[in-house]
Amino acid sequence: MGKEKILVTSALPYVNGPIHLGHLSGAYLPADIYVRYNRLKGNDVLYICGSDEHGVPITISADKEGVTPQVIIDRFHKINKDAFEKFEMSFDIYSRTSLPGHHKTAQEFFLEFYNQGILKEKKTKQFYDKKAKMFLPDRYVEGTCPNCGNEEARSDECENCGALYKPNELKNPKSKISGGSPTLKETSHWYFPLAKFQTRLEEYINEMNEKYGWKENVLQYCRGWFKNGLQERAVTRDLDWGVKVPLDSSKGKVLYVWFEAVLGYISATKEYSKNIGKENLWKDYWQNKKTKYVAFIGKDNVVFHCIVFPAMLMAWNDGEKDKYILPQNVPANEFLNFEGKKFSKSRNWGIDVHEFLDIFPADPLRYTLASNLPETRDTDFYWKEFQARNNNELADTLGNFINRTFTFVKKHFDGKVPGKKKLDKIDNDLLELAKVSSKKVGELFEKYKIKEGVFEAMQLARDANKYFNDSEPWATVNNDKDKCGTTLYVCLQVIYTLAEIFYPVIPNSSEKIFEMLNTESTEWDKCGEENLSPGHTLNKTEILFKKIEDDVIEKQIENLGKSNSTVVNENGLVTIDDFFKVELKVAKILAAEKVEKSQKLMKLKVETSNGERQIIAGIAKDYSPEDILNKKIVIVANLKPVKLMGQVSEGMLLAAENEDGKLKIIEVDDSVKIGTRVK
Ligand code: B3M
Ligand code: ZN
Repeated sequence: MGKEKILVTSALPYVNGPIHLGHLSGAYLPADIYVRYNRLKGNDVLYICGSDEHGVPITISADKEGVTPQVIIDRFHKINKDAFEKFEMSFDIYSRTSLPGHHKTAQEFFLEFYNQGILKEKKTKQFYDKKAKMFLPDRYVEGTCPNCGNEEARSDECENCGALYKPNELKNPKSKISGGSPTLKETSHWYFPLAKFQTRLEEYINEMNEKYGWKENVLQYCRGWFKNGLQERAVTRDLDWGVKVPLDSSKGKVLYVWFEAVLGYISATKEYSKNIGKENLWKDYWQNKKTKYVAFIGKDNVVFHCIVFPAMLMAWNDGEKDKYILPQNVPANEFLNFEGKKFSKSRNWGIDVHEFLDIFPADPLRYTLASNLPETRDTDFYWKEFQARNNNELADTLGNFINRTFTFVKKHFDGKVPGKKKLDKIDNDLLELAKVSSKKVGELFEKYKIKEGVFEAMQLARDANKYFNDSEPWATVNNDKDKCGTTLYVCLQVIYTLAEIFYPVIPNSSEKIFEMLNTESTEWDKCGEENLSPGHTLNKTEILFKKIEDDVIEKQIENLGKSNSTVVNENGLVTIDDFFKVELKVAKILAAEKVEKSQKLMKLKVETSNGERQIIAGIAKDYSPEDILNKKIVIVANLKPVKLMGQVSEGMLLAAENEDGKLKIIEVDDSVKIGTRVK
């Protein structure tokens, strides 16, 4: 098959919190392995992702902290983007839906549907929370189910008995935001006629499934929605945070987050095109029938990616403008649980990606998750399994085979690839197996069977270890050097193959192996061949996978479920690990002014290692703004932002009181760089 043009997207994570391991096993790691594999195949792959920055959860988090939604999305967009980078995700762009370019694309789609006349404006009564001064989305209302009496029923549907009802049928409704009793207030919204597309959607999914094989779990979800009959869906909300509805008659309303978020894939592709100076390149992916579009998601996003988004693209394509392609496949994964339970922030059950990668390197995590992906059912992450995968498979199987081969070649063959002077059946069998395995792994990745592909790759390493033992180079080096050389020649060819077929899974380690082989990867279809010529000089080796000790894992298991607020033990002491959770960093005061109507507060603009930020400090009684300009100070850099006298404070400076009760700012010598961690 000729080279393909492939567009890959991963679900845009909400930024009302940090991503955790469960997210990785759903929409991200499988996609990255698929993308890296296809790049090695020589296909033209574009990988798009970014932050989903609107929606009520973000406004709720902002209200809880007394900051603006912008503060929340800036914080978690950065945390998640950095976490994905450390996890070696190979996005071509990681964008964000708060950008103007996204607002423009989303509004364009809304106006296209509005001008086509397919949107219907309807008046409805919705729950309104007077205290919170906002209309309540369904999930923020709880009451007693009119059908079964379940007291935790939602405003439109009871999860206990499955009853669907109108909001005014819910008994004693309560707002989950203010706790008060919401009233039913009339409002109007624009509805997208999803039902009108049901027949075409069923045909589209059946055709894609027949041609490309959709996952059974995804087909089941879609059939369930079709069986119940698709309903029209509101595509606007009474909120002020989000993409404004581009109609004068809809002031104070925004587009429903799911309506615009899926369009984030398109706006991010436009942004990427602009960033690389090829403004219209995005059309070559989104409006090119030859492009294969694969959308990776978690199971909770199936309806939006297999039904809502395709219906929106069909509606657009019914118009006069350039046509969009639809997803060729949506290989949704089920959920990953943690130590046998669901991830839960409130129960401190789980670990965020950035926390995990502060302790362990990415590759062992990538390998462990890839070996146990929830492709057809929910699976679990266990700390003990993570240790075993790292120690027994990466270190003792893959790493050990590579290490002992290099050690032998260095010691007995001057660090060069030996000749293949005595190929026997055992040797040819392993060379043939390398060819067969690399093809099989590729075919499995091609069909989104990542877990099986990873298993096959490690199976080749196991077979190679057995070949090494059966060939006994430690004996032949003394009694048949040519045989020994042939054994090591074969081992090195297989190491090359292993480096390539593992690259999509553990890219950092594979790059190190290619570096040790003093060579580079090749096209996937050639990686099972004999790619290293006799006489080729190898580089020095390094230990690829450090063992993980029991006590390190035990500590993680002990922490399970422990509320991380108990950092002070009974003697008022903290551990060094807990101390290091507080990031003390050097910053420089760029500007200072007193906060109006406050005796104590001063508003500072400080320079930190990742840009400027505002800090409100209670030092105005002891310092004038001029006194402190350009001072280098110490701040708590990872303090949750708060609002003081209506001003956002993103951190705290350190100062101490002298015997006269005057505050003295802790200063740092000018030779210390901004952003330096204070330890
Ligand atoms: N942000 C839901 C989630 O984070 C939603 C995905 C949007 S993909 C366009 O799981
Ligand atoms: Zn019920």
